[in-house]
Amino acid sequence: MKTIALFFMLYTFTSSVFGLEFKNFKIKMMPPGAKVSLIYGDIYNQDLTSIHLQEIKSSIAELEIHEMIAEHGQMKMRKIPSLEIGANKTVALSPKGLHLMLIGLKRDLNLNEKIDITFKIKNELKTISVPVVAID
Ligand SMILES: [Cu+2]
Repeated sequence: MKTIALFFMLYTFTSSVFGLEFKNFKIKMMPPGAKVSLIYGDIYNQDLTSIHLQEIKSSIAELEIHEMIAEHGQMKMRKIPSLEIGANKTVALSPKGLHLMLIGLKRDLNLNEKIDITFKIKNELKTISVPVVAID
């Protein structure tokens, strides 16, 4: 009986909403009139398989996944179609590397307000509330 209970417990855990953990997420505060901003944070995949993030949405702007690449000695950012997070791996979104980009802001951001960001993974939706903070 104990074995069966344990089995169902494990099953429930592994089928929980994609097994992704979103940590330290923040949106960069921008001056009035800015049309873009950046989102940083860590995504931990506690699943046994890798996960591809593709569709990410917010009501305030379009969202793109960007990477930084060196081109003619200069760092440039480039849109990528999806973000792979390997099994039991953390992907860091940071100013020097991968990040999410808010494109075409519909209004000015307010310091400390929280904005919902929704990730669609494997046909399930996960929404996190991300604060707007001052970042150099
Ligand atoms: Cu970018």
